[in-house]
Amino acid sequence: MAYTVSKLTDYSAAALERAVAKLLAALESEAGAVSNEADWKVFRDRWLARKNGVLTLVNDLWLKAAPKDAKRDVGQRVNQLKSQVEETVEATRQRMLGGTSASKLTSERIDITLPGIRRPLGAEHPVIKTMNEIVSVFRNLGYSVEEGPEIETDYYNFEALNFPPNHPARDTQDTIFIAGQESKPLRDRLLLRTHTSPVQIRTMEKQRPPVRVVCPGKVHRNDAPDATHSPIFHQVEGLAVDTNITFCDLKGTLDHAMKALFGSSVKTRFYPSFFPFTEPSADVQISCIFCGGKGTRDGGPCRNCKASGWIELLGCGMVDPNVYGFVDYDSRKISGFAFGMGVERIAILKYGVDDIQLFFNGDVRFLEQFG
Ligand code: 2NL
Repeated sequence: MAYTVSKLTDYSAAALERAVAKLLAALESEAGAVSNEADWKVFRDRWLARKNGVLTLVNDLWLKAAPKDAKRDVGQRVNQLKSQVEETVEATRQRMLGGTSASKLTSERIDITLPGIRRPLGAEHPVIKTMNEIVSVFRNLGYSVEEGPEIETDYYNFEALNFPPNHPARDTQDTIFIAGQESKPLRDRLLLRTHTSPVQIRTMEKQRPPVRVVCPGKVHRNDAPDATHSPIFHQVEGLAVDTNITFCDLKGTLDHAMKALFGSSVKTRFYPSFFPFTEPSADVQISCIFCGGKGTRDGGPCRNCKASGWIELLGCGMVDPNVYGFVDYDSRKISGFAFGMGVERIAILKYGVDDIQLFFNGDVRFLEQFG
């Protein structure tokens, strides 16, 4: 039964106290039941409304109706009561705002049965993954790793590498030059490096033999993109310079590296070639990893090696003595070999990818397969 204010018949102090206690008990219990703002407004109006509010009724039924000699005491008690009711109404409002109320809990509650939000795990990019793998093969042989600028001078990219002045690679057909440098001497003109060899030149400038270094990184060529070309690709070049380094060391090192990258059953073959910066030079071929070197597969010619049983993978050679001249090494006392490989080409073979553009399009469905 809801509390109602009833007339006082007995105005003794004890009777007044009992009536007050009943009212306060009702106030506390109704305040405790308030659980949202709408509840609170109803509660406030029930107790404080000028018309028919509990305090107004107390005023009318207790105070105004009191006999003259009791008025003073009743008046005091009713005033006290007024403050107590106002305080409780305000405290109830504060409780609403304070956030411990049931309504707040309802609006902010967490439904633990909803599916979670999964943060997708990134995957190492297949090109970077392959590049790191190549680098680690050589690190395990004691090579150090060097990096250098992607914007280079003609000197470091070409001249110090024994490119003749009119070599076609120096043409804008093949190399991306920074514009507006016609007034500079050729050797100072800036370009996007076409290989990471400049890093090896810089390494030899600051370090005397013995040198064993690999240089991974991004390189640029003025090529139109297609399934096998990209104007931006990656390279790992390597260099070993010491006393008595021979072509035999080169063969043994690269044979080991190819076995480490493609499996111990691959064979290597060195085929005469030409680079301005090595003499002699060779292309390295590995036995075809698709047909096992047989040249035939599934009863027909192997398409990956054009039925030859061999796949061309990288270039190498003994460092041309002219190169040592640029870095102040004495070519009568030392010798060395160098090699360079395209990372995308190796990744394409390792993972059976048929289009180099897949590495650069950023399609997550392709990339997440390498996680
Ligand atoms: C290829 C061939 C090659 C080198 C890179 C080199 C570096 C210096 C001196 C001599 Cl500092 N040579 N690098 C040598 C032979 C081949 O790269 O086909 N790369 C993708």
